[in-house]
Amino acid sequence: MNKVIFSGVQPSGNLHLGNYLGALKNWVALQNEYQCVFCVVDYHAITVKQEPKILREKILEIAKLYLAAGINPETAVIFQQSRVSAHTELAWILNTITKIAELERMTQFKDKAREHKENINLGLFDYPVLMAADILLYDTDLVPVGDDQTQHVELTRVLARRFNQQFAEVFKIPEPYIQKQGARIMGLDNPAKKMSKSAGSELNYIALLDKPETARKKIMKAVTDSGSDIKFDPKNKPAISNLLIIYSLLAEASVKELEARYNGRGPAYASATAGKYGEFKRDLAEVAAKFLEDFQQKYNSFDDKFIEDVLEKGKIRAEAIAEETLKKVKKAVGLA
Ligand code: ATP
Ligand code: LTN
Repeated sequence: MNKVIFSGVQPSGNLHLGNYLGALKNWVALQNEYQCVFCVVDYHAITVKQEPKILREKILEIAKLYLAAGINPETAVIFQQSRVSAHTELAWILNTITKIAELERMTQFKDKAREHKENINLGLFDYPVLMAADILLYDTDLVPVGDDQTQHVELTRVLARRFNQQFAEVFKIPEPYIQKQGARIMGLDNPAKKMSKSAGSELNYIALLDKPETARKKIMKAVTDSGSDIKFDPKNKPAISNLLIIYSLLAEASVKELEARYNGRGPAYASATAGKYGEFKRDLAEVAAKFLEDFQQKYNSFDDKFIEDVLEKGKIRAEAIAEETLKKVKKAVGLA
């Protein structure tokens, strides 16, 4: 029997290179070794305000982005969270074994509460429990995510163990899968903070649906560090190190290779517009623009009807698995 990977993305904001390099790219790399279950986590998205019409469009957009990234809809289960009611049902049951203090420690909650002071709702607080339900319903072995999600996967493991101990051995204990490079792509305008769809400035991120020309401009405008060496040194050269990681992952060249390629070239290739890191940035801008061109060509090849079919088929497959687990849970708790 194949091992299972489960992951999800919220249909909110514009999916960016950080999401792709930190999460989606790994899903694609793992998809032949694992049974894949990929969810569009719309119930998570509504924990912050969403415009209903845009939310509806974004749900299809995310599913389409999964396919454009290279997820095979023939083998992977791709589905919309809110179409499978077992997710909220299990979340409710898990709520009863989750301590408030555990949720109060979640840094994403603290960050989002700070960002959305006018709407600190119960769903935002309970977000990690719904995420635990997502993962545990599918006997998941591995959860490939960016490093901002580590704490949530840890909580999932705690809740699974607690349930198994308190009631019966129902849940498999999942492992996070966080790659060494790319798990935290930083903002182009501020390398001290992660690239984020909810960032204040569009210069923070390259959206997967940005025009290639826009991406070129954003890279040329990305902040750099003092000095002129192209050197991987996250502590002293956070901006260049971030650009090196992006370059490395997009071009499938190691950071070492790139350092060697650009070593000593910075000052010699200085240009009035791009500054001392000019050539490096211009090359990266080309790599990123080419990546987006290919990606978007694939994205545009799927029509909405096809995506709707994928989501409907995914719902049926997901529901069959999730209902089995929920049955075991209800039996263990004494509800059935
Ligand atoms: P926000 O930016 O609003 O906090 P988000 O992009 O973190 O949203 P999701 O869309 O749910 O939220 O994230 C999808 C996946 O992308 C998750 O696995 C997350 O860990 C990963 N991810 C998000 N930002 C980055 C980043 N800057 N670098 C690497 N991975 C990231
Ligand atoms: N919390 C995640 C999205 C998410 C998820 C999941 C990821 C919801 N449920 C289950 C992995 C597994 C985020 O904000 N990126």
